[in-house]
Amino acid sequence: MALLTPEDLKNINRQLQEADSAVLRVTGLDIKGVCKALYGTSPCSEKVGIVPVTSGNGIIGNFSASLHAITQYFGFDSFVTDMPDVSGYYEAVRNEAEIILMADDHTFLAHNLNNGKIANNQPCTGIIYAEIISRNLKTESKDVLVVGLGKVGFPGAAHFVHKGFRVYGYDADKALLEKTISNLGVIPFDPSNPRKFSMIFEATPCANTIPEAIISEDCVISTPGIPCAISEELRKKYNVQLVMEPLGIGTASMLYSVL
Ligand code: NAD
Ligand code: 2YH
Repeated sequence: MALLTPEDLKNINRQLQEADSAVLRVTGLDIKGVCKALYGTSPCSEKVGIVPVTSGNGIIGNFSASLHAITQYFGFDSFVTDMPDVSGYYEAVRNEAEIILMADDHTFLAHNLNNGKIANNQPCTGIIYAEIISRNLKTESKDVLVVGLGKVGFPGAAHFVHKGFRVYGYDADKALLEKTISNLGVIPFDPSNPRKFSMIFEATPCANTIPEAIISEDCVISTPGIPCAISEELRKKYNVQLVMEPLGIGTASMLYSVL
């Protein structure tokens, strides 16, 4: 299980603005526009209570502050509770939070107390990063490669299948790859027999998972995976359009999904 670090979340506003520009270049919509198109919802300054959680590995520096910045960026009226854990939850509800955001080491959730809807960060992240690439204006191709078929990658792959893409999948874990082939009908990708893709979705916790042999010129790579899946050198060489951001795009997807 990969945990965020304070370093990943440095300058979150700048990271979010850069990601928004990249999403706009790839899709013609900004992140808000993609979320609205995906879920058919828009925020109306809902009050979001962000509750720090100390269990397991404890508080991650910059995590709650980043959620505060992200929620404000997307038009929510948010606050971070003074107290963590159960006391923080109580404080959030007493201060009239309509949506609760909180995360332990395994689950990051958004819970709308008005309508009962609840969202988990991993599938919401997979779905929004897949939606972004599915809206790629640059190619008519319906072929997409998904690298990493875990808790983020599998829902992403399922979203592509649902949208009618021809989905190729690869995971270092053979059992997981087999499960995805039989459950979703994805086509297994063999890295020892590579071909080029113009759209790649990556969701692994490893660096350099996208080798040169599979990248076509102007390729769009949509990757929530941390660290980055592609080297700076390859990115420049193939003029790769990279959509990558550590927390905000997935959080926006969660929030829009519970409105
Ligand atoms: P996971 O452990 O459930 O899945 C990761 C998968 O990647 C595993 O199935 C693993 O076998 C596979 N993998 C590892 N190395 C590989 C390689 N070299 N080639 C192919 N497959 C490989 O993890 P997850 O919850 O799906 O998260 C994936 C990544 O996304 C993590 O880095 C996580 O921190 C990140 N994440 C980012 C955001 C965001 O908002 N940017 C949100 C959630 C998760
Ligand atoms: O980063 C995480 C886990 N990987 C779960 C999220 C799924 N992508 N959790 C954040 C923990 C935050 C901490 N408890 C805090 O500061 O409140």
